[in-house]
Amino acid sequence: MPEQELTQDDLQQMKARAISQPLVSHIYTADPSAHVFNGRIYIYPSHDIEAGIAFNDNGDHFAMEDYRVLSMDAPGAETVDHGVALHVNDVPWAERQMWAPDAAFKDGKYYLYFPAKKADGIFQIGVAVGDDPAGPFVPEAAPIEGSYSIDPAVFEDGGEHYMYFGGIWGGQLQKYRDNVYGAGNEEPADDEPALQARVARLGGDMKQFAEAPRAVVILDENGKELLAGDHGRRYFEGPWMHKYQGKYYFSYSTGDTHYLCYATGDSPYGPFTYKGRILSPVIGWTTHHSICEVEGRWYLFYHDSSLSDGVTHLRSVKMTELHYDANGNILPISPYGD
Ligand code: FUB
Repeated sequence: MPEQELTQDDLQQMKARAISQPLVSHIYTADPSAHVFNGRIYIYPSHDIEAGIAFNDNGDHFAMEDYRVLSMDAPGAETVDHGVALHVNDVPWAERQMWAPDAAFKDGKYYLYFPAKKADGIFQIGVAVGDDPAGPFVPEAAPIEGSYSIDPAVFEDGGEHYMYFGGIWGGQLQKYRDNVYGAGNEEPADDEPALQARVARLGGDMKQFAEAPRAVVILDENGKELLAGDHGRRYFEGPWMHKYQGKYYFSYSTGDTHYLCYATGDSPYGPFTYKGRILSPVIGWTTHHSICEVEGRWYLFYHDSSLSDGVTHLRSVKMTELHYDANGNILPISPYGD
């Protein structure tokens, strides 16, 4: 994940045109997963730090160590930082790189889901449990059995919870076929079907998969799977699911082409048909989001590296309203108003 090449001039002009500002500026935050719990907006972001690690395509410079929960009464209201909710030192199985988290609620308990690397350098996904949406959260002793890769996003539908996850390159998804790790596995050739995100229904205790993860298939307008070479549309990382007017909207980042895109379907498992772009590229290499309804209006939570003047691993969480047309298409957003 190399630095984005922008001149200082480009950067300052983009910052001046930005459609929204960082929700907090005393720390760097990224990968926002937003939910309304008890009538308040809670945001579960990564907490970016400068760890002095050189940039590489594995994303080793994203060396985050803890999670802090943000919240606000309403869009536009002051954002509260609730402090450290979970630290890597308190997670028995995790060694480093606390990447994009998400949270869910069930039966009076809040569950924080997070990816981290174990000592062997392999990512898995863990869960920590708390009594308050702002934490603190107590981690389980081991990662979720059968979990792998990064970027968990948990979606509730009809009383069931589904976890979407997976990211290629640094997120290691390309190493898995049929849920099995193979050190020699790499991305498919350009004319082969693209790698897909994964989805698994969670068990009743919210701490395990109730089934083996399945592939989240994205089809093109002709009903054919998106191809690995279709970098402008294929899945890369950062999955999210929301439901709008009875349809399931699966949204994600295209990674090296830096778009947030979406596809729709009739079931949380898909298949999904590619629909279009949600957000054009932001300042910084990564783009990552969530979509959340707040009192009948919809909001896109995203990040960029504007506050750090383009440092890719020092990002800031932002939000802006999201709109649909009469046919349920999401109206694309330009983060810098161009
Ligand atoms: O924050 C680290 C990684 O960058 C996330 O897991 C990806 O989605 C990307 O935003």
